[in-house]
Amino acid sequence: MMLPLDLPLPTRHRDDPVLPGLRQQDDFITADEERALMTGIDRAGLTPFLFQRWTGKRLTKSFGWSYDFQTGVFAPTEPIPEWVTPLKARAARFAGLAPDDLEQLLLIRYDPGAGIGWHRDRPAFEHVIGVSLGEPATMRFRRRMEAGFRRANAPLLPRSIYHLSGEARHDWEHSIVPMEALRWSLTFRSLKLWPPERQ
Ligand SMILES: O=C(O)CCC(=O)C(=O)O
Repeated sequence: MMLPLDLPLPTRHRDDPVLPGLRQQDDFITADEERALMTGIDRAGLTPFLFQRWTGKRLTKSFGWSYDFQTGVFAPTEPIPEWVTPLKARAARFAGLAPDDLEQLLLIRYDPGAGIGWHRDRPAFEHVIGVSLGEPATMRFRRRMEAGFRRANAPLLPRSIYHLSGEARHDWEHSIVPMEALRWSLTFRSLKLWPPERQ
């Protein structure tokens, strides 16, 4: 299944970045494309996120490369599916990268009550580019300072895209507040380390 994602890129950028290294654009995909992507994610065989003995409320599936939070092993996994190829190309263009740079894809479905806790992405990855579908969400950012945290919030509207690099990617943690309705996301990542090591 290929999605009709080869339309010209819309031009509405958010002028005022919430943080250095965070770029966002609304209306990156159309409502029809959003629906087709939601269906693709729902059919992709997502499973509950496992972290040691804890089972998260969100469902996930990795392609290209996966990091196993149970064993700490970072390893190749099944290739990024073809139905995501056009979106991957546009996401890469948004981030100023080549499509082949985006070697990892993580699909997430957040059912009501699911969010994601404070974290920085694994050091094996460099650029992080996310497309949001469904319920609007807030991505929270925090950075430890000598006295407490600096904090910032970025709205993630459905059909928007964000790119985390530089300071926002490496110096700030992020999290997503649990939502009351369904949200889906596709996050593409480039690899930082080669050959990838146990992270
Ligand atoms: O759902 C999203 O847009 C963010 C996911 C995220 O923070 C992550 O996978 O590390």
